[in-house]
Amino acid sequence: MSTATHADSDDALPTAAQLSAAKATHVLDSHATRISVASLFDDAQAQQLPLVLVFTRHFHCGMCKEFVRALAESSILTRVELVIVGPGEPAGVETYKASVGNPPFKFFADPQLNLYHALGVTRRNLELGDAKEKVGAHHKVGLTHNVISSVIDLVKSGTQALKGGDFKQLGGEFVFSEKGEPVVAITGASRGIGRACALACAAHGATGVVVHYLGDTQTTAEAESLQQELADLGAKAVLVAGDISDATVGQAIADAAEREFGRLDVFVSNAGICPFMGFLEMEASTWRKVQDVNLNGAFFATQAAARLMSKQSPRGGSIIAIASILALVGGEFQSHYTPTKAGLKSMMESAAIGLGPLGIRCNSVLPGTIETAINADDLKDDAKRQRMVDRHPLRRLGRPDDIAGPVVFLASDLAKFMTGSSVLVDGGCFVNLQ
Ligand code: RM4
Repeated sequence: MSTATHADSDDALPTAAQLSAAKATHVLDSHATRISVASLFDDAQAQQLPLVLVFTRHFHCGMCKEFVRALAESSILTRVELVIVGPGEPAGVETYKASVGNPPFKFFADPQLNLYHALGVTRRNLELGDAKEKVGAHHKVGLTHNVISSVIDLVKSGTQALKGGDFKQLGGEFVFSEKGEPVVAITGASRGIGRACALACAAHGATGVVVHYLGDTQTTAEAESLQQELADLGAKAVLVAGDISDATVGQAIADAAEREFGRLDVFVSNAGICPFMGFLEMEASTWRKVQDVNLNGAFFATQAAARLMSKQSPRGGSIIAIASILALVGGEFQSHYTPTKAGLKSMMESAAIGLGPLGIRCNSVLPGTIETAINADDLKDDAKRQRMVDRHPLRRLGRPDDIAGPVVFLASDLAKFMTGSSVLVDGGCFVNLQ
C-alpha cells in the first residue's frame, strides 16, 4: 500500500487538515479586497481545472519572476487554474504582475503568510533569508523547466499532489489514487463486509476513515481492533458508536468526518440486520426493527453524508449502498429484509438524480451469499449450505473481501461516469437457473 507523504516540508503532500486550514484563509487582491481561498478552489472546480498555487519567495525575487514567466510561456495554462501568491503587500501585486509580462494568472498577496503557513510552505521559501548561497534549489534556472514538466505530469495524472519548492497543486478532479487523501465513512464497519471495505479503502489510499459500529461490547472491541489495523495501513480512524436507526447517529458520522478530516469523499451505507423468520411467524416488532435499521437508518445517514458532500469544497463524493442480491429475488425467511434491500437500491437510483448535478454519485452493490455473522446460523444447515454452494458457478460462497473490490472501484474515479447503477457481486449465483 502507498500512503501520502505528510507535509512537514515543501515537498510533501498536503494533509486533509492542511487543505481545510488553507481553505479557511484569505488572500488579498491588488485592491486589498479579501478573497477566500475556498472560493479559489470553487472557481477552479467550476471550470473543471486543477488549482495550482505558486508561492513566490518575494514579489521582487528575480528567480521567482523567471519561474512565473516560464509558466506563462508553457502549455500548462490551458490545463490548470494558476494562482500566484506572494508574501508582499497588495500594493505590490500589480507591479509584480507587470514585471512578469501580465500573464493571465490570478495574483494575490498574503502579507500575514496565512496561506503559506496553512500549507506548510516555509522551508525554502521563507526561512532561508536572502543569502545567495542558501537560495533553494527551485531558484536555480535550470530547474524551472523540470518543475514545469512535473506540473504537467501531475496534471495529466489527475492526482492531487504537492511537489517541489514553489508550487502546490491542490484540486481538480478528485482521484482515488495513491496520491489522493480521500476520507471515507462506513456504517456497520466493525465486522464483515463493512470491515473489509474499510481496510480495502485504506489499502487504496484513504487516509481518513470514520468507522461506525453499534457500540455493544463485541462491536466496540471489533471497532478498536479495526482502528489499529487501519493505523497500520496509514489511515486515521475515528470511531462513532450508535444504533443507525437513530437519525442523530447518521448525523454524528457526517459531523465526525467534517470535524476530524474537513470533508467526506466516500460514504458506504452498510449497516444491516437479518433475523431469519418465516412470513407467517413474523412479529410486528421484528418487521419494524429491520425496516428501521436497514432502510430508515440508511436513509438518514446517507442524507447527512450527502448534505456534507454538497456543501464542502471541492464539492462532491461517492455514495455506495450495500444492498443485496435479495433486492432482485426472494428469501423464504427474509420477507422483512428483502424489501429493505430493494428499497436501498431504489433509494440510490432516486438520490442519483438529485445529487448528480452536485457531483455526488450514488450506486449500490448487491452482494450474493457472503459468509458473515448475519447468515452464520442460517448456513449451519449443511444441506442448505451445500445447495447454495452448488448454485454458484464459482463453486464457493462469498467472503467479505469479495465485496470490497467493487466498493473501492465505485468509490474511485475509475467509476466516474457511473451513478444510479447497481452492481451484482454474487459469484454467478443469480444467473444459474438451469
Ligand atoms: C444476503 C444474501 C444472503 C443472506 C443474507 C442475510 O443479502 O442474500 O444469502 O443470507 O442476505
